[in-house]
Amino acid sequence: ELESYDYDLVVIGGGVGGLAASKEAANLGAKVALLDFVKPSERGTTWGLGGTCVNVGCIPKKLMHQATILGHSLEDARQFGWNIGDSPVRHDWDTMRDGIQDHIAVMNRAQKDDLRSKKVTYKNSYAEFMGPHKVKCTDKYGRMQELTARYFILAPGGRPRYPDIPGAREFGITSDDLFSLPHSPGKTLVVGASYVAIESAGVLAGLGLDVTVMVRSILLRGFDQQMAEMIGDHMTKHNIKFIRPCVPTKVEKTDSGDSGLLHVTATMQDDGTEVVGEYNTVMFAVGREPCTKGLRLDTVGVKVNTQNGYIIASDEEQTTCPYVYAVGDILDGKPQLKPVAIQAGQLLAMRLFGNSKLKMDYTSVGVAVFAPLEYGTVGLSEEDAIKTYGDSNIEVYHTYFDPLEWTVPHRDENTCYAKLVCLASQKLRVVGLHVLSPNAGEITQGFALGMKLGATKADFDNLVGIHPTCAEIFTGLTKTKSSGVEVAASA
Ligand code: FAD
Ligand code: NA7
Repeated sequence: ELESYDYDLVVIGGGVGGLAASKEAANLGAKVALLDFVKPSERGTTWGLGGTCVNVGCIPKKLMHQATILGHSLEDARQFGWNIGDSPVRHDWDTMRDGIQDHIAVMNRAQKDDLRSKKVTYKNSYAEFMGPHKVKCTDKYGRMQELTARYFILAPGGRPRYPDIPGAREFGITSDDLFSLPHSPGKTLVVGASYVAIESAGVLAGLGLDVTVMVRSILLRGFDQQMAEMIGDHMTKHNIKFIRPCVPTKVEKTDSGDSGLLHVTATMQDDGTEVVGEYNTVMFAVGREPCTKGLRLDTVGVKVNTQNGYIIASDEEQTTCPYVYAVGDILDGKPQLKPVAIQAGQLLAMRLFGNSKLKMDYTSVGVAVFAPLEYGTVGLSEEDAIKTYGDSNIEVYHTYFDPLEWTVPHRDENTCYAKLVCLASQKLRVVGLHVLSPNAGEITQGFALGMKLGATKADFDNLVGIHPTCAEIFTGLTKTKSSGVEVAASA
């Protein structure tokens, strides 16, 4: 093309997807600008470069989960001979928060340094389209600038949603606020049953707080429902209360001071009864909405799914405007996970600037839910496998098991569980793997490779276990669901 632009590529959004794409493009010699701007949350929380994962997602979440694991381990430690006194171990919110926020600040700085060393122009500005190949960006002081580019990559991610009820926005928090709260949230109501809700409730309870989860219908929509219910049962056994099926109708503050309790009114969805409760904190985790509204996408003809606002793109991440692409959480119908955003961003940059043809493979992506008892999964849920291939074509191998490290401290028996969903018509190819176990994410990662390579049940049986581990359970599953044989760990 003869036309000259300010940049070869302008990337909108400095989360993991946008960062990966811009750095890869710059490595390949492109002139790149990255625009990232965080609008403050309803509570006024903002953060630095790196997007959701680094600041208000995976990173602080996993570190808080680690805080809860340490608490449990300290309890177990006594029975392994550690002399740590008899009084209960106490947790200090401020110390944990500061440690985590310090780590995030290091990551924010590292991202900026990385962009500078790769010669990516970074602007802490909000972007919107002005016309063909042109965006306007505005910084926090209201200073504006126009930029033109040959290509654009949209990676603006999403933000937590609030329910449309009185007091929700005024008094509630979301995951955008949780990890940097100035004080411990205290007695907390978590509204929602997404993985963000389940993980947050688990973390707060694991730190010793009084936690209630208000669930509208099912737990963990989109995940295997047997596993979801097992996670719920385990949380219930560990003092997390569930109100279900129930939705809040209003949140009020009983007293105007900072210490005032939040008074929540809600309606049971089965019999319509009203329930009320008082909490120090109400956290909404009722799903996320895409950051497409302020981008003025219509000026360049980028279409979104009108039902949900997410961007529609081809299997090469090209939107309905040929020079505008999109990656990460903003894509309609794609897994909303950090490694997915990174891989798609890198591969896209390599296709745009490096003569690559490699497309992103969105299938067989493993995922972990860091509930108090971790859940790892790759492939199909049992119900989706049945829906896709038919009931008679699915054989499920499963068992409960007890991690060796739980035996001495007598932790819950028969809570860990493994299941392989296999396809009878394809030599029992494994189409779904599910595990509830300590370190479930670590276990699932390696098996995801096997599944990507088409592993069958026989391949799992041929694999020699590593003893004593939890992962070895998958090398010797013999009992099928259809046989009805007892699968308790002691059986
Ligand atoms: P984001 O990281 O959301 O980044 C988008 C950036 O663009 C933001 O900084 C935003 O402010 C900015 N922006 C938006 N609009 C504009 C605009 N017009 N101009 C300029 N900038 C703009 N994933 C996992 O894989 N594992 C996990 O354990 C995990 N845990 C999570 C826990 C929580 C609580 C949450 C909320 C998410 C979690 N995720 C996890 C999901 C993961 O965080 C996302 O998939 C990932 O961050 C998506 O990256 P992204 O680049 O698409 O968008
Ligand atoms: P999710 O993950 O589907 O979660 C939304 C949750 O919030 C879900 O449990 C909903 O219950 C619940 N919800 C939604 N609205 C309300 C109201 N008004 N009141 C109470 N509870 C509510 O959210 P997303 O749509 O953002 O999906 C994001 C991605 O995360 C998705 O792609 C998955 O991969 C994981 P419901 O089950 O609808 O009754």
